[in-house]
Amino acid sequence: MTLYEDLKWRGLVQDISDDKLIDKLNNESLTFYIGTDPTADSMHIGHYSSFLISKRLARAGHKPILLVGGATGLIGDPKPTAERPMISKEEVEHNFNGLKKQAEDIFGFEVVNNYDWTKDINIIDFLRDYGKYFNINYMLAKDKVKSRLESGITYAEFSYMILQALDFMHLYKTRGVTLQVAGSDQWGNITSGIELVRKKLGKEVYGMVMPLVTDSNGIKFGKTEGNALWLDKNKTSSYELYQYLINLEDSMIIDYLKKLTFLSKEEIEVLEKKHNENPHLRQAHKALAKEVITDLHGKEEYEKAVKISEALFSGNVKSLSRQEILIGFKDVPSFNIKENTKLIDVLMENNICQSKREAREFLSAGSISINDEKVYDENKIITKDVAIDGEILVIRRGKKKNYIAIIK
Ligand code: 485
Repeated sequence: MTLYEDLKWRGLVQDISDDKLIDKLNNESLTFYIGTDPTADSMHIGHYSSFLISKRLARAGHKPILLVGGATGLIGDPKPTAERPMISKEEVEHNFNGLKKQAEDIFGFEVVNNYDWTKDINIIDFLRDYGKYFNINYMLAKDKVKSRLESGITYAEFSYMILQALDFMHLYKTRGVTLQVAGSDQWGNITSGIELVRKKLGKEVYGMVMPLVTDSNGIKFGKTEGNALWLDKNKTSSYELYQYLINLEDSMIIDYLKKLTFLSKEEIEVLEKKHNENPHLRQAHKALAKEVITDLHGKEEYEKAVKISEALFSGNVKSLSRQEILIGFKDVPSFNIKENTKLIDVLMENNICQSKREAREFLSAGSISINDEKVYDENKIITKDVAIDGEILVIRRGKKKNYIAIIK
């Protein structure tokens, strides 16, 4: 397969600006860029799915440049629905530093900042050198602006596309960048840049956009209950990521393998077959989790995520360390207890049971466990030697209720 055929097969090409790009992708070595704005101090898994294109093209011999928008982040790319709240310059700078480091660590390519070439442009030059090339009618017709005409859009956000176009031209002139890639929502901004370079320099540059990765309901990949999955492992642990990936909808799994991993067509076809034969074994899901987590955080983090998942699933928390337990039970209620407290008091005081009678019933029915060992004795005293690393107790009531007690 050629590079372009591979990208097509993976479903990564939604649009290209000109068919000439196909030949260039397959036979030349292009310098290209992809950008993101510092609206948060970490990228999320949606960004990962787009930024992966940098590795794919690099492997095929093209040269990537990653852009973090220190300037554009101060303005805000119009969202289809509403104006973005303005973020302070300090926050943009803080976010910029986070994203730059992340982009370098995860993707390993050079990162540039558009603040460097826009900060000294004065307003008169801006209007003469760039504003003059943008017809208002053309700008109004762009999807993102069009969708805001009813609800309103400020002059600042309206001007955003000029800034991104200016970046493309700057990178063309200074670095020989001839291709910009992004998610499909960036089509208007990319074509503005192509037009600017054509009108001002009489040169041809190209754009390629990929579909945004979503589930079968059109919900963006990586959104869980309104939260994003972050690429910073201190914000979203590898274990959480593993759980998310392992539980992805079956109908989408092959699509995700194509879009989020470097596994070959042959390898993915084998996984597809295994998945269709034995969906409950989740072999395709496991392969996806392995590829994504290893690429993002490395082999050790992946192994830790599997270890925690298996220990929790098979009821063997004792095989975990204190730190692993706290990762695995991040969202579980936790409280401190004193050594030598009676278990029944712990159950009562922390609302695990509502009354002594209820506590006794649970205990005698074998529904209470400490570190995955059933406890029947209502007079049991909690001591450090039953705790993990002398400190942590996982108390389970029945199959669903879990608590973390920390002996202080
Ligand atoms: O010269 C550029 C300046 C800024 C940008 C790109 C080039 C950022 C761009 N306008 C943007 O807003 N990107 C989004 C972001 O930063 O979150 C997302 C896109 C998505 C995909 C991803 O960045 O919505 O499609 O391109 C990497």
